[in-house]
This record gives sequence, C-alpha cells and structure tokens, in this order.
Amino acid sequence: PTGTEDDYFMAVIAADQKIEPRDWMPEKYRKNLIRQIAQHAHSEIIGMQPEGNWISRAPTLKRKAILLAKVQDEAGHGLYLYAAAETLGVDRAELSDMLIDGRQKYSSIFNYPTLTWADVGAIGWLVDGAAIVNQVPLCRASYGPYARAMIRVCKEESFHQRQGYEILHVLSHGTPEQKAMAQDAVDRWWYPSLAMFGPPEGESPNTAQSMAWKVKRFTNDELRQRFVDMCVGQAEILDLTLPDPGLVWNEAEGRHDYTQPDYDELFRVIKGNGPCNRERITHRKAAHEGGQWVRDAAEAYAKKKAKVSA
Ligand code: FAQ
Repeated sequence: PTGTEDDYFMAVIAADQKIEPRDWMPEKYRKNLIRQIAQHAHSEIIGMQPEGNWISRAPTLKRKAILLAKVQDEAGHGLYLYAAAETLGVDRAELSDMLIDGRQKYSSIFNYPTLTWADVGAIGWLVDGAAIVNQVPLCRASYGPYARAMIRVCKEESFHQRQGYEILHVLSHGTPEQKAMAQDAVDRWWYPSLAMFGPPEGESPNTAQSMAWKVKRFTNDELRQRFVDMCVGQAEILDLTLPDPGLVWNEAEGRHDYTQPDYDELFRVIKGNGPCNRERITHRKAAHEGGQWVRDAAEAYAKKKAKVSA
C-alpha cells in the first residue's frame, strides 16, 4: 500500500473490498462495528424469549418442532455474531455483561409480549421479514466477518419468515375466531416492526458515518419504505389488513405512503421502558447465572486436556 494507513483503508472501502480483522482500521470504525454487531447479537439472544414462550404451547407436534428449530437458529445467529464481534478485540463475556447491566442495547421489538399463538406467526412474517430487509444489505458490509455471518443468517431468516407467513395463512383461512386472532396479532406487531428500522433521518446519529464506511448501505427510512412496499401484497394474499388507514399507493413516487411509527414510543422502549424490558433482562441474567456451571466445567475440561497433551 502507498500513502498512510488511513488512505489505504479508505481505498479498500472505495473499491468495495473487505476489511479483515488483522487489517488496520480507524478506532472509530472498530468501535462502531462492535456497537452494531454486539447489539445485533444481543437482539438474537433476547429474541429467543418471546417465541420461546410458545414452544411448550404450540398447537401440534410439527409446529413445536418447527418453532424449536427456529428459536435454536436464533441462538446460532447470536453465536456467529458474538464471534464476529470478538474478531474486533472484545471479549464475549464482557459483551454479555454489558447487555445484562444495560450498557449495550438490543432491538426494541423484543420488548413486546407474545399474547397468542398468532403472535408467533406475526413475528415470523413481520419481524423476521423486517430483519431480512435490514440484513440483506449487511451481507455487503465492509467488515468481512460481519458480512459473511449475514449470508447464512439471511438464509435462515428466510425460512423463519416463511414459517410465520404460513402460520398466519392457516389462521386467516380458518375459523372466524382464528382469523380474528391473526388480525389482532398483525395489528399489534405492525408499528413495532416499522420501528425496528430505527429513528428517521435527522434523528439517526450513526447513519451518515456508517454509510460512508459502507457498513450500512441504506438509510433507516429507505429500508422501512422497502419493507412497507413488500408487505402490502403479502397482506392481500393473507387476507389480513395492515392497521394503517393512511397506507395508500403513491403513483407519482412509485411507492406507498404510510403512517410513521410513534418514535417517542421507540425511544421509550430503547431506554428500558417498554412492556417487557425488565422481564427480558431478568430472564437473561438468570439464564446466564444458571449456565455458570457449564462454563466452569468447559474451562476445567479444557485445562485438563491441555495438561494431558502437554
Ligand atoms: N431498537 O443512529 P441510529 C433479529 C438505537 S433482527 C433498539 O439509526 P444505527 C432477528 C441505535 O442502536 C433485530 N435500539 O443507529 C430475529 C443507536 O443507539 P447507540 C436486530 C435502536 O446503528 C427475529 C440509536 O438508536 N437487528 O434479531 C433501534 O445506525 C426474530 C440511534 O440509531 C440488528 O441489530 C431499535 N429498533 O441503526 C431474532 C440489525 N433503532 O448505539 C429473533 C443490525 C435504533 O448509538 C426472533 N443493526 N436504535 O446508543 C442495524 O442495522 C442498525 O444498528 C439499526 C440502527 C438499523 C438497528
């Protein structure tokens, strides 16, 4: 490379090549990635709770097996993402502590309760659907380990989205009570799903720099719009209504107009005051503490093995 390290770094970004763990990178780039990847990992792990709530109550054995597999996939995503974060020089145990004591965030969406079986369908369709729209561009993120993790994550999210869509399709074409349950779930999950994309332009302090570094490829609003446009046709096939009277096709713009989610509510939930924030963290803390003996045993075993082979 010629020029300074920073010139080389920016040239790699400009050429759409990947930055790898051993490459020089600006400290702010490293910090921004740790922030985003850790939040993303935490979201996957906390995201196991709302649906985990329904594993023991899934209506059939087949539904239960599918939901178990889905929730296990989320654990797997968390693990790839923690591993990707570790390539940036942080320790997973430290990240876990930061989640539990609130120094790091996780997605607002997982602070809403899952009241009925239809919520499992709505989460699959809308929450995993939003996750895919957000994460497909991250497969091209400039940081290699993050981008590569996203490729497998997106494939699995597609399966998750379809399983949710299928649950809702069965309910919405079932008895009037089942259809009402599906509609109620969509009514409750629609706006929180729109809020997953983050604050709008002007209130999103990380976007400009993140886009200049090609971590993010689109603004929060661009992806939110893409998601709305995608959902409209799918809702028609489901025969369910998206709960927004302002949702109309805008011919001139070639996109739908829609009502924005309540961003004050988003900020309240991010700050810890959503319906289930305390419950989620309490549960995570208990699970972490309950797993201490497994970590101790694994460490003791590794030490013993190292001694035998020495
Ligand atoms: N919730 O300046 P920006 C899943 C924070 S999918 C909580 O716009 P940025 C799959 C943001 O961190 C869900 N916090 O920030 C699944 C920042 O705070 P900070 C996880 C939010 O990073 C499905 C501040 O607000 N997906 O888990 C939210 O450029 C079903 C200002 O915002 C990802 O994490 C929010 N909704 O854009 C699992 C995707 N929105 O750190 C189980 C990767 C914003 O400055 C079951 N992440 N904040 O203190 C991203 O794409 C980005 O980080 C955004 C936010 C788009 C989330």
